[in-house]
Amino acid sequence: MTAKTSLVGIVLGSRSDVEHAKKISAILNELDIPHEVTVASAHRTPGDVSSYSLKAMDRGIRVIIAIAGLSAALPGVIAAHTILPVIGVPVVSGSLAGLDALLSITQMPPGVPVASVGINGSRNAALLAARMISQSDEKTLSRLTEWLKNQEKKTKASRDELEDLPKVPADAF
Ligand code: RP5
Repeated sequence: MTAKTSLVGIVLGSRSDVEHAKKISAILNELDIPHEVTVASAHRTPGDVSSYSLKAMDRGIRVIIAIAGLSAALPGVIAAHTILPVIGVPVVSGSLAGLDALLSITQMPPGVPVASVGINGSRNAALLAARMISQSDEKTLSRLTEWLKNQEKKTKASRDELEDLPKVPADAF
């Protein structure tokens, strides 16, 4: 059996970031989007970051998600080596609790754009990648549409789980 070509590449700055990758992988699996995960650090293994980024598009990758904490240069360095869209996920690590990573990811010099989700926003990174892929892939578009309908249904159902609090009547919406 041949493995499907990965459409999303997920790069972790460290093995310490693996829990975030698992959350992303779970959503991409739900949407049946082939993906791959690796560890490559902008500071500890810069050569690997560079070579992975340079080869990614020709290997079929369509979006790269880069997860990093502290001085999170990873998404920007990847974006410097590829024309693919890069989504950064700043994660909580160390004494500045992710603010350092958020600023490192978003404060890119003009000409080298990187999208960022919020701190620890791995689920949104997966969904943003899915939205990008859905623009050129009908199956992903229909799966993502279903996923969003399901989310809406669950959110509405949660109104019935407000214990004894006074509720807004249904006809208020
Ligand atoms: C960053 O530093 C990594 O992305 C991780 O979030 C953080 C800590 O890494 P380790 O020292 O635990 O490998 O580069």
